[in-house]
Amino acid sequence: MRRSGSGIIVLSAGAIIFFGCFLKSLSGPLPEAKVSEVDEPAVTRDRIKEEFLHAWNSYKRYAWGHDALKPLSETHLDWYDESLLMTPVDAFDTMKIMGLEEEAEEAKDLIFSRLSFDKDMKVQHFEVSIRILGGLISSYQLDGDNRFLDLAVDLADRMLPVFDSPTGMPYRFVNLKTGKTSGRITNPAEIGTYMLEYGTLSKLTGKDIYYEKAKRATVGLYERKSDLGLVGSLIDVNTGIWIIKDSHVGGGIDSYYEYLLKSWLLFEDQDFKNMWENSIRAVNSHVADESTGDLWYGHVNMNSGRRTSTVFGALYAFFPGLLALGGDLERAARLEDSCHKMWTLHGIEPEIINYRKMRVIYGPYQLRPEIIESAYYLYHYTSDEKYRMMGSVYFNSLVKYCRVDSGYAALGDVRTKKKIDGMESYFLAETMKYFYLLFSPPGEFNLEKAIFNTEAHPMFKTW
Ligand code: DMJ
Repeated sequence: MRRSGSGIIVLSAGAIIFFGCFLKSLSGPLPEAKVSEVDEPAVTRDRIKEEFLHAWNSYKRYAWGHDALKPLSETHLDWYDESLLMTPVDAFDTMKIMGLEEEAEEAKDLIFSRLSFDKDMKVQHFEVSIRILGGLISSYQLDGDNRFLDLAVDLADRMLPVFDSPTGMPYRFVNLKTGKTSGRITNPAEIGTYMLEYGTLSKLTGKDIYYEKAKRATVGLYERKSDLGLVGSLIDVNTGIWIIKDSHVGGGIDSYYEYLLKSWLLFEDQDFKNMWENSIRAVNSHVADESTGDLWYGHVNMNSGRRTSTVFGALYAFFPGLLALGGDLERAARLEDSCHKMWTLHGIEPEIINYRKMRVIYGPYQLRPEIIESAYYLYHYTSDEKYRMMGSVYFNSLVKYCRVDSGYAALGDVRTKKKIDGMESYFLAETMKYFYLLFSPPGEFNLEKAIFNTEAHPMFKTW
């Protein structure tokens, strides 16, 4: 063990623990992964900012004006026929939060000179809403330039036809020019993840239609929950009939629960409080699972509550943060410990594991943010340095396994660590932002005044 000049103890395993104010962390389970180094928070935060810049500069060099960077082939990717500037729109508020004013100006110039939604293009409402609409709204709130709001309103107006189904639950796709909709079979996340964006737009413009349409969609889904209070995985928005009755908190359902709580907190709308409280009670009663002393959330049938599988994964790892935001710190802390075990199984987090067998079911790591987001919320509410130590583990693995000369690359499989040619825009919107906030001085970013959308775009309550 060696002691550094800045009050740091270096453990033989390579991990370093701060002492003094960090002693509290010793009471909780320590991260198990070997960490090359854990610095003081301000130093780590600077490293995070540098790595953000490494990714952004690579985007600038190889993918400027396109949706996303392909970091291995050093080229770009567009989701549709024409770019919607996913990466710059997603990254802009992170730059503002990190104080990267020069980069923010460059992104802003690009957005205002090139971004237009007058395109004969069929887009996925959910992804465009959480990334672009959410990004534009928070950019407007952080920067104050009205052109962000004008773009957001134009986009929302073009996408509104999705809500015109017999049930009020939205179709999955919409053509931005013609308003033609398609995709009647959809999932809870793609039905109930619109209140923060559309609701905030109503508050900012005084036009109630956005709030009303998004709320009707969420209520339409909530009213179709089972007698146990659970939702399934796939539903037909024309008939309201469930197609797949598998219930869980992972991808496809995740942000439906997230937006119930956050809509209550942002808009103080009592209906969302009731929906959240009833839903979380049902999820904790039926979906939560104990396995060898650890808490997990697996899969059950929405009607019978019968356990259908014991899988969990990277997308599910937002749930500790949500539990913490909802005031349930005990479950939040236990679940984050479980998530940490999932991360350290192979030194970086796989997409899906079987938590009974602690075995990988599906191996990619797609640069996802959820476990870091949860560490951020838990640190915010507990001040327990354990969560920063976990964050250091995640950051060091990310740099070790995913950093390449031209950005950051996802992994095809965490067991082989083989890289694949993708850097999703949420890496700059969420992953790097939550890292940065986790290591920021408490109170510098006022979480009490902001609610993050599911893409980590903060919505500020100005009403
Ligand atoms: C993001 O686009 C959002 O967080 C979404 O809710 C889930 N998937 C990705 C990040 O993993």
